[in-house]
Amino acid sequence: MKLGLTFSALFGVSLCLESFVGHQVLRIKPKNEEEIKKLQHLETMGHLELDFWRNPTAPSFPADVRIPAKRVQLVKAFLESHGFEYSVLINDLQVVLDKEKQDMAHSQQKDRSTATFNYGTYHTLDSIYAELDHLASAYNDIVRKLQIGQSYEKRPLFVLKFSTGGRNRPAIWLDAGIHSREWVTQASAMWIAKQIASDYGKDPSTTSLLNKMDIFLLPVANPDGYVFTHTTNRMWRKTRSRNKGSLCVGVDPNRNWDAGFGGPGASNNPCSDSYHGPSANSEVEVKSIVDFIRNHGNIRAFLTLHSYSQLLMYPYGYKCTQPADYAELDDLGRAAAYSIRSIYDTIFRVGSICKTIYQASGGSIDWSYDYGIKYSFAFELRDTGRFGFLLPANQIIPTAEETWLGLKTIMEHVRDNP
Ligand code: BPX
Ligand code: ZN
Repeated sequence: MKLGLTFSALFGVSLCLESFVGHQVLRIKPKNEEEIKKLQHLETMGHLELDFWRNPTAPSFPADVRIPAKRVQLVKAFLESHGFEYSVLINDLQVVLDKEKQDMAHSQQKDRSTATFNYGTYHTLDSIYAELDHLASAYNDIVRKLQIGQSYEKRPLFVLKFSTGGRNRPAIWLDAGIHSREWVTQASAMWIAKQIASDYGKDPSTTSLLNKMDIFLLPVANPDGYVFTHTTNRMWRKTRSRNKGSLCVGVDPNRNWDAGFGGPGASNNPCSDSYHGPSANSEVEVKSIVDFIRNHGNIRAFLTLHSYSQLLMYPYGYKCTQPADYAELDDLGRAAAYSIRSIYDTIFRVGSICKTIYQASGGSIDWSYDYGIKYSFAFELRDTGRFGFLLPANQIIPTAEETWLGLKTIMEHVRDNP
């Protein structure tokens, strides 16, 4: 197992699924700037193999960190001797992963009899891609499937285009799954695709939107990473490109955009989960979106789905100054958060990337905003850390429902402010 794990981590061969037995996820609440500094220092110590699910930023915003079984004692002893306040979010990560796998297998078995896509469970890439074809044929009057490029490992990058006619109408961009482990985002994007298609001609808001604008939806922005989370390592975040001069694989595709590239909040270490890559747009998954947006020429909103933390963010991340459209973006963000809250009382915090989480350079919405797309927002969906990236499948549809309400609030504003 250990050999298979190391081998696959280095060479990307899916020999076996990486085990997370005994891995714990701790929530650490820094009390002051000094403790934040200490945590950030801990993060740079590669040998500890810490995986910060949520980075330490402010005393009000705790850090969540996954610790390999063999380091749990050491890290806890360190935290206690330095007076840190922490709690255990997940006691044994493998238990949660086994449950997730069991849920998937169970619903696959059920679905085989009905031959329909179950929107309330997690799916493999093949199953998602098959459903894209199904949607495009079932709603062929308004839905088309486009390929905007291919991934590093040559998987197609598929976009659904929702359009009711007109040439080169103003359009909205929406992507999900740029970070592969954020599974509720790809799943929510699929539910939203079905919702848009089936609501046209029925729901007045969606109908009036599609009578004026097109929507482009990329449900799996990082297909190589997504496949890897199924076959080998559920916690994989980055692309799967090979790095020159390093045995570590992958680039953080949300640090690879041409916006403050290589600045604060990105790593120049290929082994880091926030490695920015050798140059802006080095990742073909990022370059394909950039080319598509540039060629289209009439994209009015750029929306991207991440998880977790329940945040709705606008630029900037590469710097901590407010964007020129701060007042409008903040008002609109608050209105969207209000819509999100209306259905299940899920609370989203609203603000710029830098002010709500941390400085992060090379992010997609900073690029889109500076490119001239005023309505650029990043959503961080459920939850706030109880399950983190391993959100139980029975929360997929509620998450997608509330997210769609928030998205619609933004899309209606874009429609009404041409
Ligand atoms: C989201 C948009 C723009 C800049 C930063 C973010 C936060 C996002 C990230 O670090 O890229 C956090 C996350 O969704 O990846 C969750 N995580 O830390 O794994
Ligand atoms: Zn993310």
